[in-house]
Amino acid sequence: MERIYVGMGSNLAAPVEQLRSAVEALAQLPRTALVGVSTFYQSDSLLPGQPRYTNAVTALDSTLAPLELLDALQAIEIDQGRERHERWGPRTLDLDILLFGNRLIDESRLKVPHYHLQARAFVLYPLAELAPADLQLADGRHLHELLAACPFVGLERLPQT
Ligand code: A4P
Ligand code: MG
Repeated sequence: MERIYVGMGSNLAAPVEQLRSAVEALAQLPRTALVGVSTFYQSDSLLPGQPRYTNAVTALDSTLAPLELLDALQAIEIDQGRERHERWGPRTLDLDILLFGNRLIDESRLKVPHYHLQARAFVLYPLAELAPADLQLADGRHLHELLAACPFVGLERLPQT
């Protein structure tokens, strides 16, 4: 059983509902327990001219292999109407494996820790709600160091409903 953190993002077609449906789908995954969901956050898109994003992080305990989980996440994305047109284009649902136990994964389809984790407040702050305060990434970095280097700027924490 490994502890996995999955980042969720949406900026099309009722993003809050998209994230709620994704949480329900994650809770149904085989050999997997949903153990935590962060607050939802809104922020501007990293690319100009796109709608604002809603983001959150979930914690899972799973015995799925990393590529099995990636397949399952991509199936959920497709189920929720994701179409891949342009890289970084607007999307109904994006599910990213942020951390997978203590693994460093460098395969063509899957890089873990997720490559832009450290630069993204909309990933780090919800992750910090769920992860232990002293969390160390498989590459040696500490979550608290990444947070200290990534100010809480431009993030709006949505009230919990
Ligand atoms: N892949 C490799 N590693 C992983 C991983 N750890 N988790 C591969 C998931 N997938 C991983 O992903 C492309 C390929 O990455 C997958 O087929 C998988 O094999 P994708 O989701 O199809 O492509 P993408 O999402 O368009 O690209 P990318 O680089 O994942 O975009 P990002 O980094 O997700 O950025 N602004 C705000 N405020 N909030 C956002 O969430 N997101 C983006 C997109 C831009 N601006 C944003 C946000
Ligand atoms: Mg992605």
